[in-house]
Amino acid sequence: MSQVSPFMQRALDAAQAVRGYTSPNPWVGAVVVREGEVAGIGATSPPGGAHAEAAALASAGGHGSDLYVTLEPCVPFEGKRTRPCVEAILESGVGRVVVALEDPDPHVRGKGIAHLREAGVTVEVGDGRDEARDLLRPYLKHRQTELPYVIAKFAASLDGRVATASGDSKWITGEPARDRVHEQRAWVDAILVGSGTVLADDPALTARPGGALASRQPARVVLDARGRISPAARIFGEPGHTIVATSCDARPAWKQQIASAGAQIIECDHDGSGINLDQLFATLGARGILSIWAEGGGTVLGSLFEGGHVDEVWAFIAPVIIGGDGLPAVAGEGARALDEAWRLRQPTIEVLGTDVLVRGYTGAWSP
Ligand code: AOF
Ligand code: ZN
Repeated sequence: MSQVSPFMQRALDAAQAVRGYTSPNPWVGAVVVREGEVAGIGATSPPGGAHAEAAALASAGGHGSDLYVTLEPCVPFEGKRTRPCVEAILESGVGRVVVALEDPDPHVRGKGIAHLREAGVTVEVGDGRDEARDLLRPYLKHRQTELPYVIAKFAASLDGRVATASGDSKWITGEPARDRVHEQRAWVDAILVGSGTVLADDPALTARPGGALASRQPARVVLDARGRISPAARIFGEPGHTIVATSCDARPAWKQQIASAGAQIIECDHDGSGINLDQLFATLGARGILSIWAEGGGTVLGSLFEGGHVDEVWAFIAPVIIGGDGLPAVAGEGARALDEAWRLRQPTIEVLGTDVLVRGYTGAWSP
């Protein structure tokens, strides 16, 4: 990790507090410092609202101040919804700007820093770079590849099963682990599951951190190539959008019923037994979906791993053994040799009650 000054840490904390809520814009934090004291803090508002720098300067003014910001300030470009931050900064009289990370958005990409320097403002880059990068992984991947950032989640027994052979899965992990899942659901843009999960569990797939329905709900994306789920499934009645990804294998009458239930349909090509995921993710990325929290089941996670789509893994492991024909967390062909297996990069381990959470990064993309 990079060096982080205490002021940049405050800016990172402000950004973390609005993570996901600004999507498809990045979640950014800014701190105005005058005479060594914090004079104002701002974070990005939801799309169309104030950027972090503008919010921090509005509360503090800028004259004779330093501004700490977790992402390069933006510049004018066509289609922009808010006033460029470089203008707000120059007008405010801030003399020094400390930036954690360059903005990879093709509209900005270095222009913000250059613009401020040309106007005589001192700009330092790199304080808290690694932390800002980690926090913005979904945004960075999306702006670099136009694809969403995919997090694969499963809750498994010690022997890697997510349900008994008869499909019983409630509950493998305990309350603290399940609450962590709801915290994650609350900031991502979409939750992804297969039709098998909807048929087996009829889940709500809403974000309920601390037991209360979150004010912002992620979209629910169901993969259903053959048109198996019922238009009466719970997901269609919950707050937030539901998207059903399907193919020409599903009956037109079923598609109509699903659309009447309020869902958006994305038609994809086939890929073996399922949906062409490259196509689906390109479509979701084009719709401004930055992050996907993939909850399974095993067939879906298998396809995601095998297609190279998974960027991050959250594996909750409970002290229980299911054995026998219990359903695997990740199905599909699997790795033939260990050097083909998906080994996590930078793995971390956390204890949650009597469960453990193993996290890490996979896939070809890294920031
Ligand atoms: C910043 N500070 O807090 C954020 C930035 O349509 P607009 O006006 O909201 O601009 C969106 C772009 O601004 C977005 O694609 C990204 O490049 C940048 N986001 N920039 O200076 C912020 N959220
Ligand atoms: Zn801006």
